[in-house]
Amino acid sequence: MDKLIITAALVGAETTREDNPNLPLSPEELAEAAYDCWQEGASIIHLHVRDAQGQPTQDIDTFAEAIRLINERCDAIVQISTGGAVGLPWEERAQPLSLKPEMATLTTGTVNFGRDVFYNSSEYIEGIAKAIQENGVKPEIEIFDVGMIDNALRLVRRGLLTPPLHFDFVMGVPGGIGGTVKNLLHLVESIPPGSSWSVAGIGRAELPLATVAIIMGGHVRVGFEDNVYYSRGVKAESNAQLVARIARLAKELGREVATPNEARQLLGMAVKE
Ligand code: KMH
Ligand code: ZN
Repeated sequence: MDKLIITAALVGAETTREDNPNLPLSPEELAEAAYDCWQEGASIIHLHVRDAQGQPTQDIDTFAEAIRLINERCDAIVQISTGGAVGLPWEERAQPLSLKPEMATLTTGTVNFGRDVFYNSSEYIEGIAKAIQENGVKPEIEIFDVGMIDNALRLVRRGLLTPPLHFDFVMGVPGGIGGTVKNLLHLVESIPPGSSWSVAGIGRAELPLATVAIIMGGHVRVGFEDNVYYSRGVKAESNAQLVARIARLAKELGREVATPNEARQLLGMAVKE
């Protein structure tokens, strides 16, 4: 079985300090959190950034600063979010792709998102997919519901995505696919052979789905973007604490954890010196 790629989703666009007072917000805090997660076994940092008021932003300079500070501290793959926050136009969401990060997300469909709508029309999906391609960035396809896999395969037929594909199943968002093992099995069976996948279980779905992914040969995303708790009613101390638990579980289950360069090789990306 391939080594396990652990992604740390440090902050997202929705989580607040009220949800978890230890949420990293500034580029400096994000870089420190990324470093701590890397030390515990994370090889990918899924990156959103916040402005000085703590609000989500797709500002290029803020992304550049956070990426620079992360790269200074460790060799983790930085995966920028092109999802941003609900309601942003695709052009704004795609802005930080001009920095040519190693990796970026691409959501291939619209989904209810709590009481909001995470809007991804064909225009949005194709605009972001083209920008990813033009900047030579490795995409991670974010799947919030099963039809988004079919949309991704349409992009392959149109030359906007190139296999081998890497998917991330975001499961348990209210409005998206439920965070059950049965649903995970269906998603895994629905992607083309030769694809890789990870799972980001939301809230209480995080740990059970991560455990199943470790056993099945998938990969795992954890972090405050998806879940602020360590256990029922107990807030996590840090993103790194959540990463460390996954690395520990993997060890117990006989699965080795990938370094960033091993993750790059698994995902068909250029390794770093
Ligand atoms: N904040 C969500 C609306 C991504 O990072 O690509 C979208 C999101 C997906 O977080
Ligand atoms: Zn995100």
